[in-house]
Amino acid sequence: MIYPLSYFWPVLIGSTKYFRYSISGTMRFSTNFKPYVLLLVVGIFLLLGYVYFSFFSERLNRDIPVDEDVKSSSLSKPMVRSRVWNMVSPEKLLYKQPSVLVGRTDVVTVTPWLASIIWEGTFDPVLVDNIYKPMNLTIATTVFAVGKYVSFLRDFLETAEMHFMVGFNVRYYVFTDRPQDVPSVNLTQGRHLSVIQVPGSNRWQEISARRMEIIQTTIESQIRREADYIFCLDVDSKFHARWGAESLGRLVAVIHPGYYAQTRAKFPYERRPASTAYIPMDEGDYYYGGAMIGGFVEDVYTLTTVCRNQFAVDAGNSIEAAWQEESHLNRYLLYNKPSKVLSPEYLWQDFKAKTKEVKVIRFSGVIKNYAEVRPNV
Ligand code: UD2
Repeated sequence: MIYPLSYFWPVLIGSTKYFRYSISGTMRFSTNFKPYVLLLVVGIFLLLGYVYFSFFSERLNRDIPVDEDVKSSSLSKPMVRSRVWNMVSPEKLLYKQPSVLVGRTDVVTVTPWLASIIWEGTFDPVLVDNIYKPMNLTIATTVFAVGKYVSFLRDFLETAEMHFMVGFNVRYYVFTDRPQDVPSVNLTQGRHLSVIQVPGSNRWQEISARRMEIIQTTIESQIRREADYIFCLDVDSKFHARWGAESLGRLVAVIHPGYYAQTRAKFPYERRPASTAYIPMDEGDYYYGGAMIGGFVEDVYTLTTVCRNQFAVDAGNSIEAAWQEESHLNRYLLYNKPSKVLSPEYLWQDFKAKTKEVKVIRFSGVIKNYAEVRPNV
């Protein structure tokens, strides 16, 4: 029960009266009552503090909805670099006037929860760069090159140097079981590469899925101190055009190029209720590609922790989701909506012919001979 402050006023007023008596020298009166009065006043303040604290903490818990997946993972976000970023545009910068009437009409550029979907023609690269570059951001970029996939690294890194976050501080984290085979690539100023040794495996499914766990632990051990944003990318890919600060956001996902024109019933989500990656047939927004996740370091940390835990629960029940971590990622993003969505321009596949709505292919998976590069087929 919560009592208004006024309920206690008579008592408070009474207690000040006792004090007044004691100050004015009514010795007998104050000697008898002062300890009790003090105890009473302290007691009232403690009670008030308790009542108000429990009231407000209850309010706070009610106001911030916590997703069940996140709650059950009992996470605390890691301490990350502090950030105070405002969208400051330099004075006298000349760029095309934005219109509220004219723009892309052939594609949808906003999700139903009002996150932007980034397509060529929806942003001004000059303006975006002028806003983000003065922030002096560092972008972590993780890439796994385990087993024979190390052969994809050179093209990945060389094309990234040409097109990926050009003009920003970039820290590549290359995870491999073959550090001696990591090619030496010339990095431009502000860009840095670390090689982190990870175990190999004789199952590609395990290599692909274990990425979540390794990214999570590396964020904990070093990335949280070294970067502001993080992108986690597939290595068997090349950059072909600008991938810049327009892609930055709290939680960033990419629409898979194979399914953007499909109905949700055709998405290859995990459909078995026994898996923690399960998505019912009548749910789903988009099918997101597992080849890219990104965002604030702490948001990607939460995502990787949840997916890793769900993966472990499945393993304990002897079930592996249809598309390993991609299935867990899709389940996570269905209930934890991304704040920015990248169009398939940011994740194409070389074997796919360009479609008319994709004006620019920025990043694309190379054609590979699975039997040749994977440890198992
Ligand atoms: C899809 C996804 C991929 C992942 C996988 C599900 C896209 C375009 N690709 O690609 O992200 O979700 O399905 O398992 O969305 N790797 C190694 N060594 C190996 C095997 C894999 O380093 O022996 C790493 C490497 O970084 C590779 C990534 O894991 O890029 C994904 O493996 P993949 O490219 O073989 O998976 P794929 O093409 O089926």
